[in-house]
Amino acid sequence: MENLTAKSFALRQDVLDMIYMAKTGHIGGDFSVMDILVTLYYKQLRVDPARMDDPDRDRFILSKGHSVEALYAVLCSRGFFPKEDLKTYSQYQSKYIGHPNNKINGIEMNSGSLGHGLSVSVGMALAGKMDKRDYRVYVVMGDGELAEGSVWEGAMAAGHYKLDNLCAVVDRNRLQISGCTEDVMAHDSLDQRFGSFGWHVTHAAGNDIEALNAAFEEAKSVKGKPTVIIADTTKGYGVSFIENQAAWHHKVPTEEEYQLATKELAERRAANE
Ligand SMILES: Cc1ncc(C[n+]2csc(CCOP(=O)(O)OP(=O)(O)O)c2C)c(N)n1
Ligand SMILES: [Mg+2]
Repeated sequence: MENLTAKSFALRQDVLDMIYMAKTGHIGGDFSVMDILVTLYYKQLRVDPARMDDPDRDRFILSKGHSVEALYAVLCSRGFFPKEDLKTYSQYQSKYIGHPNNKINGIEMNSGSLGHGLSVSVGMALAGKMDKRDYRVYVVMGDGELAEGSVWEGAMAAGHYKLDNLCAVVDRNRLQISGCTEDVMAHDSLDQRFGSFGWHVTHAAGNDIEALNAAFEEAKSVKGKPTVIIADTTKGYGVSFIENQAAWHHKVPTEEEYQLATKELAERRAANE
């Protein structure tokens, strides 16, 4: 677990490099969701980069698709594609564009238009039940994303079909593009909302790999209902001046900020090695 924490800081550096080079990206949400992705790809998901056509593979959907840089960094580190590919991020004619697309090995669904991942994951989970396969389906949503009405149609269907092979994670960093979620669209009754649609609701410290892993284990033990993990994260986690600032949703670092962030990430990484 210690080494995975160090790894997640190293992967944040890959994200920083991508965004600094391409001069575009969503650093706040990337740093927020990184520990969730590392826990999934290093501890939970049964996926083999060489066998993404395996009908029994677990499915993962990054519904908050703007955090694709974090997904690219994690997929690359797990061997889904070579490291040189990261250098092409957001360059002309590269398939590594600013939102997930399923031409890339490891990516199941095109996302980025918020509010669709949960409904698609419900379809995948339902198909798994109908085909009597034991794969699990994981979907990560942003908390701002929960303002989309389609999320709640998906939540209703998941509860109705008792999809215990489905686990949703809410990256609960309390910020969205333009400010605090509680000002834009309040979500403090999330437990009751998901609960009323027949979900098992649990909470985890969302930048703590051990806590996240325990929550995923809990989800696997729940029968007859889907699970949602409300992951309490910090947007921009890992770099002090990026943390908790709505402006860093998609701000690009200056050279000075890039150097400072690189130094902080190296320190955080070393402290966990
Ligand atoms: C349907 C749709 N509306 C608007 C946007 C523009 N947009 C991109 S990110 C974002 C904010 C998302 O906030 P949140 O889900 O909390 O993500 P995070 O804080 O994890 O970055 C918005 C509104 C979009 N991608 N899709
Ligand atoms: Mg958010």
